Amino acid sequence: MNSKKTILIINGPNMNLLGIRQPEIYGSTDYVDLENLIAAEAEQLGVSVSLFQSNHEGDLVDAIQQAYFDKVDGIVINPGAYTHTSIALLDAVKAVGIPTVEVHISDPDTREEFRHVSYIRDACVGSIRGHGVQGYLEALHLLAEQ
Ligand code: CA2
Repeated sequence: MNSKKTILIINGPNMNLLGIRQPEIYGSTDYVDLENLIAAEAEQLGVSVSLFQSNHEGDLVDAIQQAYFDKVDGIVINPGAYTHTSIALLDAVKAVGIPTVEVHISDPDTREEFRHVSYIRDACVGSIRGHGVQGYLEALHLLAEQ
């Protein structure tokens, strides 16, 4: 039997404010639009996606661990500001061994110096930065092809 790949999309702190705050940096697509764009792309690709957003680091770690127990095939993660601080998220992605792609709507490398470090990148099979919300769709393609 050929069952669909399952991909979990995780968004970290403040990403629920997408399209509401700072559109000059993060664009005007809101979180519901993002969910719809992702669902449409997943349908085209023939993969099954679910989305999770939290403002809390431990809840993000729990979601990554749960992906392992649920036998998820791939993770797309925008860890928000935890990108630049969280060894716990790095450890979680390394621990579960699920192919993971890091996505950022803006390009943190061209912004403040404190955004230049990404702890999680080391555990990821890809990193898409500065492509707006399109980056999530590119990440889906990457994982669907794995
Ligand atoms: O560009 C990205 O996607 C970021 O991961 C967004 C994070 C930021 O801390 C990273 O450096 C880069 C979160 C930004 C603040 O959250 C907002 C998100 C959307 C709209 C307004 C605020």
